[in-house]
Amino acid sequence: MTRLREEDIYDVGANLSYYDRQLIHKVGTNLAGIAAHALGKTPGDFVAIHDTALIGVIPVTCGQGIIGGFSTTVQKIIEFLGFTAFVTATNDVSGLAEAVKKGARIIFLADDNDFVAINLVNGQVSDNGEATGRGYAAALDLMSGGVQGKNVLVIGAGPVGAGAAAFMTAQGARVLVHDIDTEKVEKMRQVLPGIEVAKELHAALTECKLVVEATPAAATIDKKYIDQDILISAPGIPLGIDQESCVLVSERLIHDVLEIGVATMLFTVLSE
Ligand code: 2YH
Repeated sequence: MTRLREEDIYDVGANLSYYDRQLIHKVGTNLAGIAAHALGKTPGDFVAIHDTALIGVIPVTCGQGIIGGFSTTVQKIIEFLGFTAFVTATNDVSGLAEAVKKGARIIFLADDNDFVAINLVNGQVSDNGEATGRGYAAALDLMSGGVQGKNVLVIGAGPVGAGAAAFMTAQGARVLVHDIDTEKVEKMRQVLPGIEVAKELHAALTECKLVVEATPAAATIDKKYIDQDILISAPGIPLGIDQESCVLVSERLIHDVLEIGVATMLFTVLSE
């Protein structure tokens, strides 16, 4: 699981409006639209609760400790979506108590293994991995004009890949999943029997022009597959294509470090 570095996130907050416009250009809707689509909803479904859902972000010191700017970046993404959020002045258990005392209805917190949003009122919990996969799959669905009946390749059978595969299967796509660890794909198939195991990545990339790259590895997609038809939704950090490919596919590439995942987590815990 990739741990974000301070330099990965330092400019996310300041660039949210720019990123939102890029998403509209590529996908046809913005961050809120993508996150809402991941839940089968529209951004309008969440507007009425903008003022009532106070959100607390709690820095967590255990393990490798606090990532400079992580909590404030999560706060800024939530505020960009129109909600009220604060970062607690204290950390860990004190931070949790502080968030509840200040009236938080939803909390966000992350350690080295998990990043979750919890709705303290309705008990909903959203995992960043699953939500990120679903959000990126929703973006690819919108960018492609709908995945129903189309071939989709999901590279990476971790929690992010599983979230993406589940969304794509529900949308009626033919979903192929590849992972260097084939046992992980077999395990995913027990939960999602509709998916197909793609043993050979190169054969799968020849067959599929809609790709979710959900691995923590760099350059998983060889440049020879980057043609004018390929659409890539890439939650994986680092990005799974090289810089040259990145330039070639930039108009048909979705990639960020936190934005789609956090937005989808928020809308997930706000959905009944
Ligand atoms: O980045 C991470 C983990 N790799 C989990 C990601 C799950 N997809 N955790 C963030 C740690 C944040 C830190 N504890 C803080 O600043 O509070």
